[in-house]
Amino acid sequence: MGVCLVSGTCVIGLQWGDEAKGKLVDLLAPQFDLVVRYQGGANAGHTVVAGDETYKLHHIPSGILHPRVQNLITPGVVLNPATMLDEIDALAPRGVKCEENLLISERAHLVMPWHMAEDRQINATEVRGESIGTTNRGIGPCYRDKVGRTHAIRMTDLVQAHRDDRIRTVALQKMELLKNLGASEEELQRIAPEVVIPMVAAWAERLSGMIGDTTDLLLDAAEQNKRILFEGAQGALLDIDHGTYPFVTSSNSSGVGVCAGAGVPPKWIDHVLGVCKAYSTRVGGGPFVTELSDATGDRIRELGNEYGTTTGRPRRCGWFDAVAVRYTARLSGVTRLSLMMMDVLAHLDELKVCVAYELDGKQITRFPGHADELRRCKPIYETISGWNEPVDHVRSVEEFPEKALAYVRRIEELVGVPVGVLSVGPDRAQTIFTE
Ligand code: 2SA
Ligand code: MG
Repeated sequence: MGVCLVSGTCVIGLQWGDEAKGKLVDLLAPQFDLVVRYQGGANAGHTVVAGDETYKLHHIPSGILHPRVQNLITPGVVLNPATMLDEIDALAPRGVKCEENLLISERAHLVMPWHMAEDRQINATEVRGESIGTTNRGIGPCYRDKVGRTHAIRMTDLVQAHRDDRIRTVALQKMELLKNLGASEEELQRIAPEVVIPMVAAWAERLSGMIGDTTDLLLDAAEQNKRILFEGAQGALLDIDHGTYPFVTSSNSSGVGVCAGAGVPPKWIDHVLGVCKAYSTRVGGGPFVTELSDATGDRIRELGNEYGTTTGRPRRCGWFDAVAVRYTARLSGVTRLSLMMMDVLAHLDELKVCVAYELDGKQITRFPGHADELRRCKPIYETISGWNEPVDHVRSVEEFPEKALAYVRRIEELVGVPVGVLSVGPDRAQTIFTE
């Protein structure tokens, strides 16, 4: 595991999320002093399998199972306190005491009940002929309010004397806004001040001991050469600035988002582990050049159990897209690839990898910036023979079938980054470090 023993390491998804970043973060966490969640919110779904126990985390950093590791939620995150408390309460009977090793930034923004109502409105709207298909967790509306500044509520507001007045003002404005957008009476009652003010007071009571200045703590830690692991949520193709806009999430989910979201200067980032599946999946709307709307796509979904951790939605499945991953690996400054779900491909006779796109009669290897252009792209595939034997028992590079290694080498070549980690199943033991 030598590759990861450097002070500032990031784990970044290079596709559309669900690349099994949570599994890697949990595995690497014991080598680090801090694990940092720095963007996104309860839209994330990170699954961690520890022995017989499976943990599904949305908000809490995947380092939480290691009591020695300090877990931080930094200013770039949008936090839903209700989800957070549910998660804390579900972990407690399993012996995980979040109160002891979790700190939430006072600068982080709160996802409020009205954001969920606004998100439903977003999903009811078609953009470029399609719904974005958000997770309905209020993420976009919360980031919109953060950037807009007039209606935002931050963690620090929970512990301020003016708290109830602030909530009342914003709740009344939001009721007006949502009424104009056609929200039902029931929906409006759910965001009324008399409902939300006591709810927020209860959140404050339970969370106030966990709110603090993560920025100061993180800068101190970096200056003391502590080992910090930054945990990305979603994937780089969902990045608000660099992804398949507008079919993206509302934060910088590629490697370029680490510094802004966490509050650290770039000089503290030494190593970026880019995580991708050995094939592709996407959940929600938007272009997906290598999508398989056929029996092979269905087979991958069943073999890989490709259903959303947060919403249970079936994920769209397709072949590995080297054009897209080369783009996101370069953008994120990836130093090693982590190739996941190799066990799923073990059951297919023939594999395809997209090596270029055909756009309006021209062959390109650049990733287009416009969703409509991307929609017009046709995949140019290279066919690679499958290895057709199970690999879930494999524990070292030497044990892989030669054809599986040939597939890995081709991906390294096309993406331009060496593979440092291979995964053959959800368990911690099913992870092979190549150096
Ligand atoms: P949002 O809710 O505003 O962030 O949705 C915008 C787009 O981002 C996609 N998105 C995701 N894609 C994959 N996985 C995500 N997390 C969950 C998981 C998803 C789930 O880990 O399984 O359970 O459905 C995630 N979060 C956001 C989303 O599909 C939209 O395309
Ligand atoms: Mg996920």
